[in-house]
Amino acid sequence: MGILNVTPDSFSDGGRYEQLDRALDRAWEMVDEGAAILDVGGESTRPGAIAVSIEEEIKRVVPVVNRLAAKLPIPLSVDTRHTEVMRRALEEGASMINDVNALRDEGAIEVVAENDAAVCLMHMKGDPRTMQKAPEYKNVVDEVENFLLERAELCEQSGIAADRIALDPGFGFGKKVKHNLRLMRSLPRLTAMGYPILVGVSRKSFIGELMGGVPAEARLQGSVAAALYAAQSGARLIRVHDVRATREALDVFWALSFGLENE
Ligand code: HH2
Repeated sequence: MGILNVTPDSFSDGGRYEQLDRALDRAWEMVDEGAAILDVGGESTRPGAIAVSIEEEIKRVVPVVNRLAAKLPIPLSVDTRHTEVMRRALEEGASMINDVNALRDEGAIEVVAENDAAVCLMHMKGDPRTMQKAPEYKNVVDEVENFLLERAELCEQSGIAADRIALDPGFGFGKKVKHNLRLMRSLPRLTAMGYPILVGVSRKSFIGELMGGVPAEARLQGSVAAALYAAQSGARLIRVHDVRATREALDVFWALSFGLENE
């Protein structure tokens, strides 16, 4: 899943794809690079980010969806926490909602169900403004698993088909490095919940910390290593900024694991 942030303030690509033509170019570039899904976001949810108005988010996201949805050879996802943005994006042809807030906005579940859209439900402790201040868990894996199962169940009861749901432990969303590591090592258990697991660790600060404290633009190798680890552990969707590098690495990983059996 290739990331397209049409924001001025995203932690790693903020300000690069704010203009419509640059966003469209990057979208097609990611298709060429081997993305299987594109994920367009109009609000940064990095730690400390200030929420934007719904009108502003719609102004950023809807024109991009409008210009891409009918033409792209791959599904278009929209990364939003807001029901109204979901409604407008699905009207314009998006086919998936990626929600860091797991459809907790009022009416969000209904909008996804009515449109027969796919959805990714993510775990987040607190909200982006304050979530990294002092996150504490009794058992992070239990808490994430229980939350995701509860949300998935509610979505199914509300008419979203089980095979339209993916789950995401939410790396970096109210988690210290140790929490992220525990969740990473528990991916096989999370996979056993029966839904495809999405992992988003691309260029995140905990990858930088594991690399000795490097900035976002120097986290490519660590991000690719984490993507391979996640895939090996059963994750089926990997959300990344660096599509080409990740795709090439995953292709080799996949071939080593499962490919060319008849050669
Ligand atoms: N991470 C970010 C945003 N959306 N969605 C899912 N499902 N999983 C994630 O881990 C995830 C996400 C944050 O990364 P990014 O979009 O690069 O940054 P920003 O929020 O600053 O725009």
